[in-house]
Amino acid sequence: MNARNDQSPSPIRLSEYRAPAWRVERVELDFDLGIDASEVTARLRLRRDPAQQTPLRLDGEGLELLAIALDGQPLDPGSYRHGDNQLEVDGAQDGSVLETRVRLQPAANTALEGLYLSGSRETGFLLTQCEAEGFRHITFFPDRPDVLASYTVTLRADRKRFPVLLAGGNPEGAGELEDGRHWARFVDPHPKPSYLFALVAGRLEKIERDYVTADGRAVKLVMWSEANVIDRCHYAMDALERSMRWDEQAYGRNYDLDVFHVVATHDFNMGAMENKGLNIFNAKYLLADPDSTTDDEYRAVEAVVAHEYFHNWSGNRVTCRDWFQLSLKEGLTVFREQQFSADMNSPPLKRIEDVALLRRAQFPEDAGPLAHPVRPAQYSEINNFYTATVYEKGSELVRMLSGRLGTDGFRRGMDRYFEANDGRAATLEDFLGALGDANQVDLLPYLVWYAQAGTPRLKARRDYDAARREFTLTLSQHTPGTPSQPEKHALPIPVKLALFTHEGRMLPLHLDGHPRSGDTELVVVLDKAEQRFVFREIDAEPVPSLLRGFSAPVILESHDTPAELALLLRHDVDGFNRWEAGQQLAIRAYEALREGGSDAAIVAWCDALAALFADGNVDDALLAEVMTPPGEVELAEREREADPERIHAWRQELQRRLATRISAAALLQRYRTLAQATNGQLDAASQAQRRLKRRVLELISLLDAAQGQALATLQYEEAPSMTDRLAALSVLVRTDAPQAATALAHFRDRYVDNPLALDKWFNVQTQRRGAASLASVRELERDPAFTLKNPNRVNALFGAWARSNPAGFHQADGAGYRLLAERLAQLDALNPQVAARLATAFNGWRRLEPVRRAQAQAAIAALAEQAGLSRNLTEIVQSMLH
Ligand code: 0A1
Ligand code: ZN
Repeated sequence: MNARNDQSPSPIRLSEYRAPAWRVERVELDFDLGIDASEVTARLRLRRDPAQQTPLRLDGEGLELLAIALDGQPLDPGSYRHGDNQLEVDGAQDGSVLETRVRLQPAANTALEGLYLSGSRETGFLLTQCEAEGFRHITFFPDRPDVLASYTVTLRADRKRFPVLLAGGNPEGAGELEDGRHWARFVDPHPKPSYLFALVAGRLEKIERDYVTADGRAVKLVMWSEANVIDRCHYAMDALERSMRWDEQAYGRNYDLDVFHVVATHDFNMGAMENKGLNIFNAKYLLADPDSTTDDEYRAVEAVVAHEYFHNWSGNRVTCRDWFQLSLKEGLTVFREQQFSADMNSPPLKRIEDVALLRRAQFPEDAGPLAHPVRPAQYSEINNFYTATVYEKGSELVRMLSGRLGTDGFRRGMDRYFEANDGRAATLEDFLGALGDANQVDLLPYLVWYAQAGTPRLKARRDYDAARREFTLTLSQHTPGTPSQPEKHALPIPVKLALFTHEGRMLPLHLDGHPRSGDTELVVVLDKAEQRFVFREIDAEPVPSLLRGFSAPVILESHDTPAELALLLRHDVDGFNRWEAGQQLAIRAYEALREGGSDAAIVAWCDALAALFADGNVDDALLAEVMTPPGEVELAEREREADPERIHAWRQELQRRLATRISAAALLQRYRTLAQATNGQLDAASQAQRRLKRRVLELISLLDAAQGQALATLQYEEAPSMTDRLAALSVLVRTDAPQAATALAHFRDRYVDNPLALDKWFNVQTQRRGAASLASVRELERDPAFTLKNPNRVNALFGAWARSNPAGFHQADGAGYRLLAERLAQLDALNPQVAARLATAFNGWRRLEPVRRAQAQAAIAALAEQAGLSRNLTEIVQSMLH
């Protein structure tokens, strides 16, 4: 079991890092696998740091020690001490070999960390999850990422029950044993940290493909799953091949083993895991077929397959010195995946999705009680730091660096980074140093971004001097204090900009103090509290377009008029910037609606969108995104005393205005045209049509619920793809349609044997409005298919409700908060990682209006007082309350 909070959760600090006193050069692991009990023998060849006198201490949690020997001699009990999470051994020397034998109980492991069982006792399979500190649940070891060892792994098990035996590395033999048992051995030639160890054993089917790397290595790619879903692995296999080619071309990185295994499981705490040579995936990010997978999910599969594969270099070949450097591998790998996905799909749409995610998930984190830097200074439980800040903000920081160096300079810097750190456990300083050295620039000023929490506010003032034909832009920055960092420093903020004429043309830019280039777009870097930038030869007051492509993860406060934003929305050539102008204008319109003042912004937003809607030249998918105002979470972030139900109502009203302006007839006509073109194909144009069709259907149902419901019912019945089917079902549920019950029953029946599709059935029903959603959640909990033991199911019910339906979850009487808090306590006893992650749904509680705030605080405080909570959940609820 995991550490509980009565066991001293004293924080680990970056400033206290020390190199390991003992390293492991080689490890031989022998597994005797069984569902209820597995035995692990580990032989560690130890190296001692001569400069440190510390006794040999190994991590180990929940291990039953069966035998222990040093250099071939069994140890007597007086020469070692076995505590709750540590083994201390006397007498070890440089070059010693320590051998331990332990017993584990995989079937009893509900935390899904270490060695555990996925699926039923009869048909399920065994697998491991070791990041961040799961290896200590498997054997005694210095379980830290700066201990890199060579692994030889031998698996033994009953052949009938476990016909497939896999571990990371190249296969080095297999054979029969007595009593129907068999064995298989794997050797990994690349030294690796323990968190990248993995094994899988059970009854699994496979698909295979031969691949030859750019540098000529023949590789067998193998995807594994339970037999009934193996046909759903083909899309992921194609995505893997695309990822491998792309990494060769974009970064010159080749795969480095003879086999690459990928395994799907329904029981997984996170998205997927990049174990060396043996990636393990949450089935949600590997399995795909047209009948049960939406377009968004297809793109997610492609992105996660690429992400895990890219880790083979950014994470595995070059790993992290300690967990404070987590963003070194995660931020960088997210960035690489974003580049890949942009190349495979539409760059502006990808950027829109990434920025929307940053605003929805990371900005609130950075503005709330859990705010932390991309490189945290301390933690109590590392699993709580796999956050949007470390991943998504971390990626934005890499993007800024790549923008600073340009495409060629960044590639040069990355080549240097990989070469200089191959086979090492590196730091963010190593990364910035390599990028900078390869380009003769000092990037260390960017380290402040890694050390400082909070989202900077960027202010832009402007001034036009007609007589001098000068346009002056004054940029200033301010980062509000965060819980443990009240004072903030100025950061280097790259601002990509362009100036538009009132006719929508981009002007050539002549920036004072810079060589004349005549470019229409350039980057200025604000690295002080305030700075002025003067542009010459400007004949009339221009409209600035700032932070193009979202060149830095900041909140821009500018004073553009609605007319200026509408101009950018109409004329900007870049799809992302167009969307962004629309988002800013929608916020103005929303605020005007709420405050009841001038409706200039509402009119400007509606008119501009109606014009784009009528104009046949805008890409369907982009149009759908531009016609979607910022979400309720993002709108709530702008308020001091948020009332989620009112925010929902105002946002609905805003969309109703838009629908009215476009007109019911025009919407219906477009819907019909799109419906006629309906197919189940996956090409970009078909996906874009589905995306727009969904948006149009939503707008129709805001104007005329009955008509929207009739169309949705038909769409549900005739849908050739999950995207159309789920979109229709969602409209029926959200509008409380009389037809909803029949469609839901049909859906459940159709997908009763498909857990990923059934998750969608749970998810969609959490989106009912107001108190109805609470009633739904209570009823769904009693469904025989609901279980707290499966992370995907928990997230499909409680996660979707608390995060994606603020108006439903935040009931004024606090009933929603109490239900979530009660379930968190139960979940924590089973799976602390998933409980702690779900608890972050309370993040925004301090910015609620007073009645809800008091209710939320009471529920969180009651949870905090419960005895025996895990270290994971304790850290989250304590931070939340302080
Ligand atoms: N490194 C993985 C994320 C991951 C982290 C912890 C896990 O433990 C349950 C699992 C996966 C990634 O970034 O893909
Ligand atoms: Zn990752």
